[in-house]
Amino acid sequence: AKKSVSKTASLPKKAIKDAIVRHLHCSLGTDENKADNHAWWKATCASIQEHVLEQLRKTQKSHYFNDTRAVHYFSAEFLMGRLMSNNLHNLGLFEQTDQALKELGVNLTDIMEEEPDMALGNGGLGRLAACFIDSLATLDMPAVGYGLHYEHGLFRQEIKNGEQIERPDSWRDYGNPWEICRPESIQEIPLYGYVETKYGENGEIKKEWHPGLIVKGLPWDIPVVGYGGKTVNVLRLWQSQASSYFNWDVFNAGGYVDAQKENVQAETISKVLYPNDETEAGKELRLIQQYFFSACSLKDIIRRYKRAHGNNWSRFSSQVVIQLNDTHPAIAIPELMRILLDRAELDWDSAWQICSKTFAYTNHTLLPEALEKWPARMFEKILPRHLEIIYEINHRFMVEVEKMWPGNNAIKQKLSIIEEGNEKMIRMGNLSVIGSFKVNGVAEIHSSLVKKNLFPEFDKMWPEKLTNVTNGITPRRWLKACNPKLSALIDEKIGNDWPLHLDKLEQLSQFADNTKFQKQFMKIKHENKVALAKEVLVLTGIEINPKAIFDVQIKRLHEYKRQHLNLLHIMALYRRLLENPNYDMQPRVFIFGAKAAPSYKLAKDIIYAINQVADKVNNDKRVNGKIKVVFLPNYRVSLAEKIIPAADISEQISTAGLEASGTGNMKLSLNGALTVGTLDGANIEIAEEVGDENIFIFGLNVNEVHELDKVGYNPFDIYYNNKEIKAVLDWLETDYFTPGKPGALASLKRSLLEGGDQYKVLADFESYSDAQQKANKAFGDKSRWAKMAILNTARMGKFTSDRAINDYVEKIWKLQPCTVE
Ligand code: DL6
Repeated sequence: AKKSVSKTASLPKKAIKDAIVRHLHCSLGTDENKADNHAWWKATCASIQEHVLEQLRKTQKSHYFNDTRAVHYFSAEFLMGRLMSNNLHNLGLFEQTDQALKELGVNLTDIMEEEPDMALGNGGLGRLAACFIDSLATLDMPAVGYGLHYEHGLFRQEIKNGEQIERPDSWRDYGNPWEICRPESIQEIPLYGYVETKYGENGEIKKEWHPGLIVKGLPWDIPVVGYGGKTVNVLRLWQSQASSYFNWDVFNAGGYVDAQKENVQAETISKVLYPNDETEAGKELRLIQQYFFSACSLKDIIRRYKRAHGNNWSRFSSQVVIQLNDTHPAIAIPELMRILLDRAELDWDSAWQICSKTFAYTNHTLLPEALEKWPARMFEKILPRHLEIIYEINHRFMVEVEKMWPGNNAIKQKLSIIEEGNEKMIRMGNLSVIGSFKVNGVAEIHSSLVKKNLFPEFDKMWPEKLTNVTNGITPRRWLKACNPKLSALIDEKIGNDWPLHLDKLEQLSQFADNTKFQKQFMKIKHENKVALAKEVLVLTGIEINPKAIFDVQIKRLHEYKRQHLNLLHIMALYRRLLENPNYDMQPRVFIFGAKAAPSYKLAKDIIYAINQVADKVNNDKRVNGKIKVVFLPNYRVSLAEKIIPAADISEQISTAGLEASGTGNMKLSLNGALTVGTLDGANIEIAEEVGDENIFIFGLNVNEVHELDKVGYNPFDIYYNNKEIKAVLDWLETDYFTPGKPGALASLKRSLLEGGDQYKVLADFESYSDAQQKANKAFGDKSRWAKMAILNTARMGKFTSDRAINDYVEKIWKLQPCTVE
């Protein structure tokens, strides 16, 4: 990234004003007097989009003329959030547009609130995809993101009487000003049906799939603007449609409902994002979603390839690399084989040669329940030809395994794509490893566990295949745009090219001891906390003190992420305060944001417990405002952008070995929050960067967790030996937090005792409490805290997604940047 910060910024304010007003008049049919914030937002988007589309055209032209090798990022999820602020910053037009709107009597911050989040993802993996496409464009890498154009993204969360209620997310109700419909690139996708075996002239076997249903894939393009505003890549999302829109014959014969049936079935495919996070959704529709977008995307890639190379397949894998974001798009492997064998009529070896040089796969989790498997019978019904191809891939692979481990059936069983048992299952993880030329984990520790525990035999067979690329986050969204005051201070101190060269933040270290800088840094943190406190009041009615420690845990709700460890500690602090009103602690506001998968009962119970404890503690005068607990409803990207700049403490407290990487940990640290965390995922690398003295590490490490499991962990031992833990767990069974409903929180206690405490909450409690005491003490020393916070920001250079993308480029994709004028 040798680029300088470009100035589309030379655009005069007047031109921006004129364009916005023109769109108000000519695109929206309203005027300055009648327009509400929504209309101003749409008109402003339309005026920004003019620049975006111009660059998009130039980028595509440049890629075409240079016949570039490109990466195609296949992901069932892209958690984009809002695009206006991001696009303005990346185009270098933020300040002028702000000024232009001011002169029109409009506040940019207000109209940005009109934009619904594009919440087309569950959490980590989806947001990572969004950061990656930002960096790919910023680094001028030829790239296309491919995914699904869900009509409803992740559900909107409401909290009623402490409980999570799911409501549909309707992000496109009033249109999406960023997307462009491309009917000229519609694809037809076959499903169901049967396979016919035929014989050619020389007796060779040919297969023909006769599908039972054809659905259409309609692409919507979201331009992805790189920082500097030069390269604009595309995120192409597929919407499903019936292939014949309306059955006139059936309708005319009186079948009013039946005429729509096929329509409804086809359109259901891209209707909703599955809200499951880290759990396998054994649903036919989900498999169809995966196939639908993978097949549409492959056809699209092949169409583009053929335009340049005709039917000559020899260059395919040198022009095309496809990154599988987890196993969700792994069906693309047999789909490409099908196209090469049945359509292009290549022989197996030539087809496999191409296919296995095209795909690379990223693993994002070790949780066994998240490793996708599909019943073979489901394949037989929906994708019969793919099942045959998978069997053949597996058969040939088993021959290789036999050569390596002659006669070893146990290894064969373990490595097979087919899991035998009551029900034959297709293991998508094994298929992905076998069909890819590279496989990566997302943080050092995670990748080493992928090698050691998940795929050790694959690592033996192909020692070069398994590798690591530590995750990253885009500093444009996660510092420059979301924390404008801190960004301005950094610009003033070290210049303004840090968003492209995040390592430069290290220069802030020289000011870490400087009292004036510490004051400036902490003043901004305080102002961000004041702003968040206002938001919290609006969203929850809870008043919080900006002078208190803002302690933040924001992420999906899952037992392994251990929001309940945080909660038990809050209850313990509350008890300590009740027992000793002079208990020495800095006032602290515990802020949670988390959605639970609708079918994940215990996760929902934890949300309920947090809200019930919050209600009690917040209204207990004896606490004297020392503890406040806030659960912010509907956690999403745009809310994260408000919370993160205001955080003092970042809770990253997963059971060691279970959080693959985490990326919230990076965002919070970049904004000067200190981590209280376990030696898990990217926390380990964050600790290496910031230094042990600037982070609060606690708990069992990966080896200790494994040891404990080996010797046998009994949470009752801790319960009976630790009075505080016992008291807190017993409290959950009373009606203290749930007046009139004793036992309403008991499921938590049960999971931690009778349930065996799978995630070692009790085992880590004491160490966690000690780390929290240390953090509490450190906060009391204002200068020490400021220094630690500054050093966190200064040492986050490694975690820019630009570095992650450069790692992928170097280790896996082997791309060349292609500059755009
Ligand atoms: O790699 C992105 C992100 C990691 O930072 C998280 O640690 C990990 O939990 C998350 N995984 C998922 C779901 N995985 N699957 N399947 O989002 O990926």
